[in-house]
Amino acid sequence: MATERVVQPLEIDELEEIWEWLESFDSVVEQSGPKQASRILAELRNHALATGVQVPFTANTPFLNTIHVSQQAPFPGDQELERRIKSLVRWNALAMVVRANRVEHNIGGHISTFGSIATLFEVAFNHFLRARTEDFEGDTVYFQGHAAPGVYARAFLDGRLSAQQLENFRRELKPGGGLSSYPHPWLMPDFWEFPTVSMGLSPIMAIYQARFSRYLEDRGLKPVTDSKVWAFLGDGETDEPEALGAITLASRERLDNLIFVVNCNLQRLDGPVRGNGNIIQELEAAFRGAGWNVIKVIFGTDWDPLFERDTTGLLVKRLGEHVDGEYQKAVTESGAYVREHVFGPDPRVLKLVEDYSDEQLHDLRQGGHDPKKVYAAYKAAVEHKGSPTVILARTIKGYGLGEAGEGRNVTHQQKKVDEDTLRQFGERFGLTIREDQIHEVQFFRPPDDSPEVRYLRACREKLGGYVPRRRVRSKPLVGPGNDLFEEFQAGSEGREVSTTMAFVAMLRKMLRDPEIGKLIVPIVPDEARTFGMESLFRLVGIYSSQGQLYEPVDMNTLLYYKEAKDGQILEEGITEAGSISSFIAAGSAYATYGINTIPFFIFYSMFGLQRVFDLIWAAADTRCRGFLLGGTAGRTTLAGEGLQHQDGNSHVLALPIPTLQAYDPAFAYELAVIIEDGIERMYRKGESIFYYITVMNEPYAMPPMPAGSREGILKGMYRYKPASNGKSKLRAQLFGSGAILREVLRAQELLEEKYGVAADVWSVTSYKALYADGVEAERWNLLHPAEKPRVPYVSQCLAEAPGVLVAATDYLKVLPNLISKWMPRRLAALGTDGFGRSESRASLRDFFEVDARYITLAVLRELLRDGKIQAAVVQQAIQDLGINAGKADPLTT
Ligand SMILES: Cc1ncc(C[n+]2csc(CCOP(=O)(O)OP(=O)(O)O)c2C)c(N)n1
Ligand SMILES: [Mg+2]
Repeated sequence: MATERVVQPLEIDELEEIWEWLESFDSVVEQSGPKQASRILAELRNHALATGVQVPFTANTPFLNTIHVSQQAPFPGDQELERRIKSLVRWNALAMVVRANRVEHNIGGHISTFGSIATLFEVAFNHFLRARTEDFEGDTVYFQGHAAPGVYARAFLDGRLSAQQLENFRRELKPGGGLSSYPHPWLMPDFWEFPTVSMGLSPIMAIYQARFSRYLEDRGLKPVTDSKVWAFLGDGETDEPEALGAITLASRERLDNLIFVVNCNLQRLDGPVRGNGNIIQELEAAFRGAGWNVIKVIFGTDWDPLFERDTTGLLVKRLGEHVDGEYQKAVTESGAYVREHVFGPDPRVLKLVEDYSDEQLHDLRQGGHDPKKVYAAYKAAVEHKGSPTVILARTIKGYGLGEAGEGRNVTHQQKKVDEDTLRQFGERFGLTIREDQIHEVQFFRPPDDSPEVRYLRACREKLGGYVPRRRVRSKPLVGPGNDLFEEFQAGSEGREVSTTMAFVAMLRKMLRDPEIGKLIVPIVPDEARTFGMESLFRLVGIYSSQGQLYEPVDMNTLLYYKEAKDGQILEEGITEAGSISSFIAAGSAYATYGINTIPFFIFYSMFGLQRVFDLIWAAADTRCRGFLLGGTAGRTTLAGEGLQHQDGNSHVLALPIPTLQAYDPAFAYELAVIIEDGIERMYRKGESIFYYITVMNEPYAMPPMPAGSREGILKGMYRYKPASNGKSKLRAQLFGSGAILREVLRAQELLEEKYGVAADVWSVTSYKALYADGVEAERWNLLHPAEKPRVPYVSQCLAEAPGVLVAATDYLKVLPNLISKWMPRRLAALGTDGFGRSESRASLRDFFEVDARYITLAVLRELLRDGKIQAAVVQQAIQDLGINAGKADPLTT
């Protein structure tokens, strides 16, 4: 969205005509009030269009503070004291980074970001951000990630963090503990609530958090409050698609509980955000266009008299013509430069500042550094009704670093400053710091009974306590919970169903359960019908804050599209990023709101981990609980859909996420055991883990649960079907998972009938769990050489298992290979490495070489390698099985 730049100055007679119109307008405002004036403008606009006059479109307002000084709420605090507190926070934040990098070269950290956002944080801390208490849920805050030093420095002043902890900034493994580089609830679970430093994730998470708060209220799960969700963002951060990608949801849902504060310091890491444009105007247009309440805080109080003088509007016009690159340069230059370049080009504008000294011009403050302007903006934002608010606050990156970094392109990376800069920094912010304190960059905290600490604490007391602070507020579930899924242990009695259908049946059951029913949050990104979930529309309704304002087209059908204000399903539309953000809000509600909501987010498995991995990583950091269901899973099980849809990757992508439990069940009872245990672990025992379970759309008869298989299902493998002839000389162990288990079972028959090989079949429900178990055992053995070694579960299972070993999976071959080293002998692994394609299941399994015939062949070939059979037998088998040995390699085709 380009910002319109007016470069042609207007002629005097044109100006006069305009002024006359403006005067008439002023008299309308005076006599009939602003409402009537606004109506007249709207009518005028329609009239102009009807008359054929093109009205220039702009989503922008002039380059001015949105709140006129006459409408500014008065600042209620002690400005001088707040300034002193802020200066102390600034100093300690700077000291933290500088000290850390003195001790450990290149340990990193950021100075200049907090430099720019300090006032925006401080005003919020002193006057707005409400803590969570017993009686009030509090506000939810997403702090700009790399401004973390400022949040730590404040927690040091309020007495929650020690100098030792500050000393160990970015040294988390130091004795006594340190502080994490950025907000990470995983690392600081009593402090940070939400991870924010992967740019763009916090805005989308904040939007869906605000919506989830409304969802909980509309469903009667929590009281209606005026609590807010605040997200402090960088202006460069708004380039991320996730940052702006969901803003229309916020306005559509009228989320007036949501406030974005964009720290518009005009710079990102490498240089200007919009050197050739104007980021504030650009963001204003985007947010206004999306229906947000936009509050620009561009100019500080120093500018008010100038705008008062500017009766012609020429100053405003002139200021709106500069590009950000010019503004950035002006910050680094002298007052004379500002006079010449900012005011100078138009002599009429220049005249407005003729009685200003160069120093005064240089010191004209930006809105985001002026507590009065910031307070007024926040006050307007929290009082605004009907839409979300974004505050676009103009700041200076590296504020206070002077020539060492203020407004400079290199400032983002600055971590070391010399003593002169430190001295100037102290002077600039009115701190009396001794030379030795400067030399050592000492932390500085006035005593508890100092006016600063007393004031700061009093402010926080009024707001309910300290922020940020994370606490698990929910009580564990207590119900019996073990017989919910009993019916699924019996199998389907020959009826062909898919694991997806079984999952939907389980979901229905859970939704009806008296204890957990209300807590279930089904989340779908426009795929409910794909997964056969449409029956739930009617059963529990689709959440809509507006209810249903229309008669649905399928009203006369049993399963009509029912939207309701207390609907339970979050039908997110086509946004996996939005859906996972809802998942994170619901999966962390046990801490945020003290409510054990249990999210089930079901999606096309290829568009899950692969599409929104970083958000799932953030979910883990958030200590999220809940279930991710990868539907239509399996590279060869989802027929027809082809390369972009067929997923053979997600179980590999699930490996790196430490708290994610990944399962690839084949049968309904396996799925039931896994979900049941998941609820037990997460919601009764309180483990901060979450689940990724793949479900397929291939229908087949679900067998009953074999006795004694529960433990193995959860640990990752169990012997599903032993060989019928254990005495055979030719033996094999076969491993299958998900839908491919059935190919393995067919191979078991083939091997026995045609080749006299007796094979045991194992269902491997989780390679990830087996891998984790093996790794853990190895680590323990490494560190405890004198003790009895631990035996990995895989080795335990296979200790007595005879014969050759063959695994087949619908995912990459690397999965079975992960655990092969704990097997008693070498493993032959079949898998689906390569691009999928549109075909039938049978053809795909032939193409990827994972069907019963290839499994049979792999067993024969392993027996050949062991010298148990002749090559001719294997050669003949290739022919008999109808395998084309000359076919293309799926990995490279
Ligand atoms: C997804 C992602 N990409 C890149 C980075 C690295 N990074 C950290 S800060 C930063 C620049 C931030 O600029 P802005 O949002 O304007 O914040 P400022 O520091 O200017 O307040 C970048 C690129 C990141 N943290 N996350
Ligand atoms: Mg920036």
